[in-house]
Amino acid sequence: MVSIFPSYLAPLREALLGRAISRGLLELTVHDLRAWTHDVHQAVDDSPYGGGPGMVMRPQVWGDALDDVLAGPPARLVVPTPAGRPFTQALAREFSAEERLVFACGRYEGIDQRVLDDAARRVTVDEVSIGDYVLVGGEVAVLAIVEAVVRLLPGVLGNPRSAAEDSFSDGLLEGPAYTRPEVWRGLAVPDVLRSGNHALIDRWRRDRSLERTHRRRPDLLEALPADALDRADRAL
Ligand code: 6GU
Repeated sequence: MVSIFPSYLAPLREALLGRAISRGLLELTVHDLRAWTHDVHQAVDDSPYGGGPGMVMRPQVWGDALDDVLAGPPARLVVPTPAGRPFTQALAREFSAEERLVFACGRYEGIDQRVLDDAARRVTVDEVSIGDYVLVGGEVAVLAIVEAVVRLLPGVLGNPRSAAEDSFSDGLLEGPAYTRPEVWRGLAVPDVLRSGNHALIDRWRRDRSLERTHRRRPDLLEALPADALDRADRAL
């Protein structure tokens, strides 16, 4: 990844990701964009053509940085921006199958578009957004994207079913989860989960999942393929 705030990306070496790195499941290099600046002020931005507020990141600096970083093994270029297409679990799966990803973190009003147009002559460029709100820069988005991608790599999660069965893998939200004790502050765990009847438990979980998705994310239900719901689902 390339950023003017490399230390913002330090959390990538913590917890699950840190463990994946030390186990050799992935490699991660953070570059300081200012290493490619040309002037004593190490300027990375300039005012926008056409006027308007904010600053745009200059093409020369980014061009040289990406020439160097994209050299070597084939890579896909990911550019976090609120103007990107939505980053989804499906895209996380796609990214997790790539040999190498390069992240270009913009700040200010964005990177001169020609940097991405030029890079697209050589590699696949994805401008992606992590949601409908505006962050100050791409770094926090990169943390989210990398975490979503790395947990899908073989061997990273202790139990591969965690990735196979989590929210979105079937297009629905996960329902509620419970652990011991059976009653806590007067609130009981639903009886069915202690019944030992796994057909009944699966049905109950599926129903809670459908119910929650209907309430919180009706757009996800609309987007399901026609054959995704069976008769029991539709009866709910
Ligand atoms: Cl990917 N970047 C920035 N800067 N802001 C965002 C975003 C990305 N996604 C939502 N807001």
